[in-house]
Amino acid sequence: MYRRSGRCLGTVALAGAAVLATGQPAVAQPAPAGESETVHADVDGDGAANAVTVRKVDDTTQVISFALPGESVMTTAPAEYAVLQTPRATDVDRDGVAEVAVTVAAGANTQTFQLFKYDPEAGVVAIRRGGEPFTLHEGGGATARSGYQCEDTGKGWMLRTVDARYDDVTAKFDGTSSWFVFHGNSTSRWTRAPFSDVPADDPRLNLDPTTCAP
Ligand SMILES: [Ca+2]
Ligand SMILES: [Ca+2]
Repeated sequence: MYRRSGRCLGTVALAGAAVLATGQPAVAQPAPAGESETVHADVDGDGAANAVTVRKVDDTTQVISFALPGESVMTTAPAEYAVLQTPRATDVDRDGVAEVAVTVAAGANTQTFQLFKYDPEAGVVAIRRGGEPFTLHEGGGATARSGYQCEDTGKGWMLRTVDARYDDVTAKFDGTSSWFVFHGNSTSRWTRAPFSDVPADDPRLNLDPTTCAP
């Protein structure tokens, strides 16, 4: 359902009563609770912050709305979690236009995010990798470690991720660091660097997501 995208005039989208340009309801029946979280980020690059709202509409679906001057645009995304998570304003490619990291799943220890951005042609779109929505992970608990940060690599600004597992035998972590570059509405991996036997406090395991803030 996350492929579906639409736009409507006015601010009714934020009330969950939006209608797509085709006339089809964007959200058939918003959940009675209509729980939502809003952050502000300049998603269209005009210098003014826009309200970005996620609203859980049923057990497995959320609507992501960007309030633009005179209209709202939206899409749907998975929502495999019990508690609505606040979206994170980011600028992963450092072009001055914000992307929004939205939690699409949350387990006991790990959150999974997708990145959403404004496309003037398509409205709100999920950044893709190889045709599928690009996902980021954060957390891991005692037996794994995942995270992300944004950094200037010297070859340009990139998103760095880590996914690692704890090895009971060595009492250290084995995993992979990856660096992603962004182009348009998609991303691709620039390079990766496997590692093994690193201690829990190794910088490769402890990335700082606040470095991706706009
Ligand atoms: Ca703006
Ligand atoms: Ca950006």
